[in-house]
Amino acid sequence: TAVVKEEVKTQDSASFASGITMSVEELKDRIVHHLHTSIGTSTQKASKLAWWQAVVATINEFIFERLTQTQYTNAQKDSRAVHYLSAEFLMGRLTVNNLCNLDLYERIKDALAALGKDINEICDEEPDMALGNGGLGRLAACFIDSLATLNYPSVGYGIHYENGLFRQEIREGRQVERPDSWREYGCPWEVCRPESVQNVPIGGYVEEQQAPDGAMRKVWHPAHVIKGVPWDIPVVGFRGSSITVLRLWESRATESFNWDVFNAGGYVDAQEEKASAEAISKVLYPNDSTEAGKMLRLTQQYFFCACSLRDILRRYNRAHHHDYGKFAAKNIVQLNDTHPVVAIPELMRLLVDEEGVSWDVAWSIVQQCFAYTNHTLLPEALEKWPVYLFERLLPRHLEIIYEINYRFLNGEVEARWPGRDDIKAKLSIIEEGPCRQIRMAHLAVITSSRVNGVAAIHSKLVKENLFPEFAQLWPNKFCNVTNGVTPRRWLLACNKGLAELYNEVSGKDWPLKLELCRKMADYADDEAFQKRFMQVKLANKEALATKIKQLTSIDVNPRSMFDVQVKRLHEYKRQHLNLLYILYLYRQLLANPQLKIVPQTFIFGAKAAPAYSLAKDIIYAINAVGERINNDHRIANQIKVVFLPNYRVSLAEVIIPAADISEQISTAGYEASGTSNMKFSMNGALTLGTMDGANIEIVEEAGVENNFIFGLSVQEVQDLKSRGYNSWDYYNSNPDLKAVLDWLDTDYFTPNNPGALSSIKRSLLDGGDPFLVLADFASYVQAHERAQELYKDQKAWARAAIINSATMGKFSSDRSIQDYVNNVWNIKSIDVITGVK
Ligand code: RUG
Repeated sequence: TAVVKEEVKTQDSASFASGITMSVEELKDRIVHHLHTSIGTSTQKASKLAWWQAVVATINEFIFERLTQTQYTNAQKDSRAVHYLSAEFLMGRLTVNNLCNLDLYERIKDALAALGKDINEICDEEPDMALGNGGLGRLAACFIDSLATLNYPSVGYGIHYENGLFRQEIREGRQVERPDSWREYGCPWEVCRPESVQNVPIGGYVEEQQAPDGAMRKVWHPAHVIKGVPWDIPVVGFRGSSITVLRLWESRATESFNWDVFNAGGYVDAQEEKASAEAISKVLYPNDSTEAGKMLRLTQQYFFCACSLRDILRRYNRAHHHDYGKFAAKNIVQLNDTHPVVAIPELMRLLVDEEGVSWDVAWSIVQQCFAYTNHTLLPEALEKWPVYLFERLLPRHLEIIYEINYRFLNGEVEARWPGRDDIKAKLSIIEEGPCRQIRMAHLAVITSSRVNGVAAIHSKLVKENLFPEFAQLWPNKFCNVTNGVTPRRWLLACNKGLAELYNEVSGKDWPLKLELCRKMADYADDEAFQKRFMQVKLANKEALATKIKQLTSIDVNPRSMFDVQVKRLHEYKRQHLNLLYILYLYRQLLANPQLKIVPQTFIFGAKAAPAYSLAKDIIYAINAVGERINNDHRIANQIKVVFLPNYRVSLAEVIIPAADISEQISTAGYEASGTSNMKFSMNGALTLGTMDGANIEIVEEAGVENNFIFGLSVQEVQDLKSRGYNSWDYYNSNPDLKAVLDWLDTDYFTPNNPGALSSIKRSLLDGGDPFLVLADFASYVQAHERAQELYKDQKAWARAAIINSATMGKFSSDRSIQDYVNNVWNIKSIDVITGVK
């Protein structure tokens, strides 16, 4: 049968959308060829890892050819390019995604089958590239996919962390962090580019010197020079037409420095120097939404920004020979959060100090080149750096920041609010106090041509609550770009059953034009179609049940309602609200043995920042409660609680297609956007959530009646807080709530260890419940009751699920990128094959 299939496909080759016409037989030969010549093994001896490497080498044949074409065409066109600077790119695995985008998945699957190999097993060998914490890093990865797909000249710049986000193990219910060495055995996707190495100065002091023309110049004498080695990861657009490069910088010691020390007899010192240079790109900081003011982190940020800007200047100067007149017309730099904001004074420094551009011209260039995306309103996540750190690490940058600040406060601010020192203090880049700090967000807003939030409500709050005076000064600077996710990874590649339904209903272009999916809503009332849709869901749930069994030994019923909350653990995301509901339900079942409810499986996945002890306690509580419930025969398996360890992109690809309910339950006003909410809805889950972030826009598209919305709105949260919120009132007036909170103080879930879960209760009562968990509890219970009611009517459920999936066109990251292009970047797409714009 393999041969017959192969013949059919060969005949059909002209229709391959990616233009790659190789037959299954030819691909099979290429894989074996690479197994022999690239990996150095044979079909008899090869491990699964070797087979995977051979598959990647095969795919790379096509990718590198297209990469060269893309780079050549873009250089010829020399049109404006976007440089996406991000400290995080959470790429996950690339094989299946690249195969789908190149339209090679089925053929490679058949080629491997003909070689006696299962594609799933082979692709499972790939380690995740976990170079990000969560939403922010994954967004960057989706954006790179869309940039490539839409043929925009672009480069992603980031850090080549040796260790990605820690691997999470669960031991006796508690999180244990293990290192993630994702490239222990090499990463076959990346290419080192020694010809583009950069040297980055750091530390030292600044002197004023007289130049030969008599003018005074600032000269920075750095203490060290770090080498930045670029690793390129080609990112394949859908149908493979163009390739965007993700360039990640690895830090190394410069040879010259080592040799000096070494020659002076300091072998050990030389090794130390090497170790401290390499430490810069050694680990990703494992904090999501909160930052630690650490020297190493600032060094990381500066290191990758400095390397990236030098790379951009080098490319520009190849064509424009140090004439900076067109620099802004050719380059835009998008700052993904405050992490890369130090790029602003670095570009000023490079232009003024090293290229001899005047301050005014340089400032005008810099203002046109940068744009800033804000991803959070949480005050602890708006980065501030102590002035003394800058003095030590970046003394010249500090001077430049002072100069920018001086001109801003005495220029625009003084003109608008004469004599108002209070407003100057509020808007200043420098926060005065016992430890003077640099407000990176202010530097970003003052400089950037555009500032955007990531969902409509969030952008409104950025403008009105976070930066109101800046918005008064420059009302047109602020805009919104609602986040999006790539439908290639989050539907086509991860949910092949649903993708097939879309192919039938909407034709094969939907991964490029997600709005085509809306056609499926026409079938929402068609019972035969509903059945097929629910069969796809059931198959995905069965696959997840198998995974759950494999990872946790817990048996779950695929016909139970799968209620899923997967995201970083944070109090504002309120995993503990979910836990309180589970306790409430369990209590109902114990109190009333006849009670028959819709069987439910609660599935969690979450990593906690290693120093965030309450978050870790919540993980422990979920596991402890799960252990008790899952083994309690009195409730006859009506509820199960699963905590899946080591939540990451590749696990999300199995979990999301299998969800019935998507838990998006942040306190209104705290989740800037969320992106898993979009992935879940696309895959036919119903949202049980608050009116926060992009949830608002999701229900605008899918209909509030097809989801379960609960809780206080942003305005109500603000009002309640300003009235004075007292969580004890809710505890004292709701006996069910009181009972579940008190339960946490007993040893019911932690035998012989009463109080092991008390920290959660304490944070909600004595701690003041900053995220209003108790205020939203009753309404959350009701939302769950509505969900159960609807689930009992499988046809009605199927209808709502179909409508959710069909109406997510807006949330393709292609739309987000197009919004950036129209409102922020002003770049043009380039047809790589023909070179026609
Ligand atoms: O918390 C936000 C999410 O709401 C958002 O969807 C995502 C992408 O925009 O960014 C997350 N985020 C914010 N991650 N880190 C921060 C603050 O540094």
